[in-house]
Amino acid sequence: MTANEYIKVRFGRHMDQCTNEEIYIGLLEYVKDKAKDREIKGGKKKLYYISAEFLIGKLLSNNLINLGLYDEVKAELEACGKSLAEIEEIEVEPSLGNGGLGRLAACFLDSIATLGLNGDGVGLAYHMGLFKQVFENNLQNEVPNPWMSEHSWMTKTDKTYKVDFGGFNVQSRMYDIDVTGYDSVSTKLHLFDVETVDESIIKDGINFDKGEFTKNLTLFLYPDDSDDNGRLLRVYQQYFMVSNAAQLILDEAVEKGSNLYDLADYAVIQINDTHPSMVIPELIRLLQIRGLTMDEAIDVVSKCTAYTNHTILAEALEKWPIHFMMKAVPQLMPIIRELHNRIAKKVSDPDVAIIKDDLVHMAHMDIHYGISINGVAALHTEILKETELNKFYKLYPEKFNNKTNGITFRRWLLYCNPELAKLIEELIGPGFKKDATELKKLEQFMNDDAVVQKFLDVKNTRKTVLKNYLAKTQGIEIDDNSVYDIQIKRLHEYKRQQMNALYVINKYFEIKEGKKPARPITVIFGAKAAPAYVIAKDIIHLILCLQEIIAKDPEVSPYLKVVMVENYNVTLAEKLIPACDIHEQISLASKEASGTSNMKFMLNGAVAIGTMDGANVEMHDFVGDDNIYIFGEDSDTVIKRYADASYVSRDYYEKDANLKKCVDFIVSDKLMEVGQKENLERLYNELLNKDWFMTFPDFKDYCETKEKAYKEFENRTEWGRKMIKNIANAGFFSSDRTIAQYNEDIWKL
Ligand code: 26Y
Repeated sequence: MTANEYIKVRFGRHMDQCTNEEIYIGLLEYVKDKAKDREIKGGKKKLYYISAEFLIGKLLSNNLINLGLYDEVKAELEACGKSLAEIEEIEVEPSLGNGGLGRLAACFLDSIATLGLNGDGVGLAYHMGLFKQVFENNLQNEVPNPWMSEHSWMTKTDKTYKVDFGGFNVQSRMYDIDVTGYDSVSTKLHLFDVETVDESIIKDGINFDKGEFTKNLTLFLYPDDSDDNGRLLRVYQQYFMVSNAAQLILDEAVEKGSNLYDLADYAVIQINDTHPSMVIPELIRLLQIRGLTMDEAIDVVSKCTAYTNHTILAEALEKWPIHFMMKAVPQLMPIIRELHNRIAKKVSDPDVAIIKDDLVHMAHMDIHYGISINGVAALHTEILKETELNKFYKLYPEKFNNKTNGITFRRWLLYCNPELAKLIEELIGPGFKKDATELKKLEQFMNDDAVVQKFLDVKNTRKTVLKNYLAKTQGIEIDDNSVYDIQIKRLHEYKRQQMNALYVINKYFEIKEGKKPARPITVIFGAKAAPAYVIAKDIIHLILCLQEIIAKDPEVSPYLKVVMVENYNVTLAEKLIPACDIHEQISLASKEASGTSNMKFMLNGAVAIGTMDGANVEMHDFVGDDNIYIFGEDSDTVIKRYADASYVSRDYYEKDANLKKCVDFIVSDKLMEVGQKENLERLYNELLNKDWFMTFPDFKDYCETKEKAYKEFENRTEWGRKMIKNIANAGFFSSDRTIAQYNEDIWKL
């Protein structure tokens, strides 16, 4: 049955007689039907990828591509004067994640299904997801972001579980989203919700009563954790997630014939950062209820879980106070104490203890009682082994392994950049769609100027698409003849958007002084700041103020434009990435575990300016010095600087007149005209007195490297070769490769 026939049966009318909403609903149901036909016939062992975030993005086109229906449906729509793009506008993007970790989980699900692996995702059905970002008076504001509706990708199941908390319990319900593999099987993302959630308790932005757990449990993703109530709510959320997961895992294993002693033959659990770590004691608890002794239960569970670390920042390694745990999940504490005591008996070093200073160290539990610990890029894993987790590495060297992140090429090439996909197919055939390493074949065209021109043409097409999109959706005008320089990621000081902003100031002064760039520059930012992260919000404020000042300055605006897109999300990324010329990967070396937008940009023929951090290091290995702009201090230098506490930002400020001028501009009269004194002064003082992420030492090198990149951009053919080199070497960064490695080394499905 074609989509059109399906819609005719569903609405009693031909597609061209239906509203766009009806067509959307029809296509949604049509796709669900088709996905059902492909449901994987499960093997014995199954992977459960538990994650607090799944940043899945819109699903309609993605599913149509993966099911092989895209061209057909597109043609059917066009035949009745409709476009898939306009139908897609009806779909609301669920914002079930913050950034990298959540988007990675979504790419992984796509690859798991594509490789035909028996694996499902398990997470939470947050009603509002992450907040929606709105700008007012050059400041970020947060408003709720509802996405659930009667017609959505979630299908209500009849699975419900009871989840016990200290003093009360709730009943959960499981909702399923089909995960369609590319030309392959389909698997599931299971999202749990509580029936008693009450959206009406939200008032005034994203504020709500954090104490009313039965009403707020799945209302938002990571509510504000600046206070104890918010942090406590996270414990409730996490336990709700893992208790449901654990009950599901045991049910499914038993159904397939497990006697529970052999659980490891039926289930392997990937713990995505420490947010799902309580699954370990919860499984032990449930196994005891089902008749196993503590010894037996611990033994069984120790063979089932594997932990991925996504961050080196110590403050992100979760440690929950015992009194939180006693309040929220008292039933787990005796088990956690037992797990602690067993380790304490064997290893006396308190640094590897599970309980220390009345805090439960979630990662320590994962490491002691799991089969695997992995970092997400080569450098990151080395840093974990050598510094952050060194004591654990010495205890369990065999458990540590690297799995460099990857991205799904279906969404990040075939869907978001069809023009480029088509050109690649013309040149090397369709094989790259299933085997990304085939992209390497593109290198043979690097010296063929006619082909190089085609890549430049595709880029120009995509730059115009972005221009039109921003004009239509955000009311922003950009010049598609300018160079697009883009930094999109969560706002965090270690990612150093503030350094990019200082560069903008530097350029502003240069233009004022008569030194005009060869070509106009458009600097685009996209970033949400955590609602309680004060300095991050100040950085957004600075960028928005710069945007306003520069736009209003007729001397500067023909040459420089700053754009901060509002409410950066997956949908916007899909438009920004194909259009990008230069992408910013400028984190302080050693701080960005991997990065994944770097891979998406590379695949779409953008050239990076970056530090030797995260996966940038591996990208550099592939493309060499000429095809990526590396600058800044390396991770060894940075780690040493922290160790001997030798960094004094003011010294750099005093010594470098140009840097001083740029930093001082933050609190200049010019900025005060459009900005808030309090915010700008706070940011200025932070940089001058702390600059914890060391932007000043890298600033000069950063500016010089950017000048070099802009200069080389003007040699269009040479630049085109750089683009091809990057695309040709992006194959390694396919999440199909990453998932194949997880399976081979850890899951063994
Ligand atoms: C619990 C709370 C403190 C918390 C909330 C969200 C802690 C961490 C996170 C999210 C972390 C995250 O997104 N990490 C990113 O993971 C990506 C995928 O591995 C990496 O590419 C990226 O470098 C890393 O910052």
